[in-house]
Amino acid sequence: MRNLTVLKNRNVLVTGAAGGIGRAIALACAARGARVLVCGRRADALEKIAAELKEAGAPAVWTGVLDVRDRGAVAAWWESVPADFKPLYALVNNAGLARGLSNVRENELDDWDEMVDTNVKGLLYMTRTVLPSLIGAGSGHIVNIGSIAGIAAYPNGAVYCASKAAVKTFSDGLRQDLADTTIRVTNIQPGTVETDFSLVRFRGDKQRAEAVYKGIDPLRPEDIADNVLYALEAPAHVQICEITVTATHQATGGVMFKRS
Ligand code: NDP
Ligand code: 8X3
Repeated sequence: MRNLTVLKNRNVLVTGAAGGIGRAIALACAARGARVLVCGRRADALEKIAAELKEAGAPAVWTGVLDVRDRGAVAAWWESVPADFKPLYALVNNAGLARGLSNVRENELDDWDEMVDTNVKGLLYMTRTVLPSLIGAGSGHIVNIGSIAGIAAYPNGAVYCASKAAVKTFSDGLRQDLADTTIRVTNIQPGTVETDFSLVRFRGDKQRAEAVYKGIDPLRPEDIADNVLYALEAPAHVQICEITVTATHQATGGVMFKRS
């Protein structure tokens, strides 16, 4: 049976929560009465989400501008978090992005750096930095937002897919290393979710981004938030290792049925 009150007054940190999937996760946790910490690179967007989180029911909200790619900034950010927002009950590593959709031979090296630095290294920095707080709390949870792209690569997405494969493998290793603690590790692997993800991938090309979601009924950010709650609210002896979720008409990253 799910424990629907487990998040009440507990501290939950969601990275990249100013929009898309992260915002939906933060709002879902707020609605369960969690104290929510959020970070991202845009101060104005964080201000807006802070107000929404309070309205959704969070008893306390803490926001701070952070680029997860910056190792020193991650440490300083965590130092600046007020003591009552620690110890942490859950870390949701959501911040991430794709850049470009093209053959490896044509890929920009800067795009590779951005994806690997955000999706892999940023996630590692956040995890390592808050781990003592999670362990100190005597309970806890790390939820990583991976992707079906991490299970099977699709054409023209090699480096994004590789970065999400790293999230899967790191989650597996972390789960083993933390097996002697009460911390649970969950890797959520969504298929196509309608967010700003494609707009970011195609650097603001609205037409190209909208085409990704045309003719399908894609997942919504709230669907992934529901998956996160499912994992967080499982009984203490139950660890949801992975959730793979796609829209009904999507089979893999590269295979989906589109209405013409
Ligand atoms: P969005 O572009 O809507 O949201 C991405 C979020 O990540 C933004 O809030 C952004 O905030 C934040 N972010 C990006 N880079 C950084 C950084 N360096 N430091 C801190 N925050 C950062 O996309 P989604 O909501 O779709 O993506 C969320 C996660 O879900 C990503 O990890 C993505 O790979 C994954 N995913 C998405 C799928 C999809 O189809 N949409 C499917 C499977 C997985 P800001 O710009 O303010 O920093
Ligand atoms: C994003 C989902 O299918 O575009 O991680 O790779 S997909």
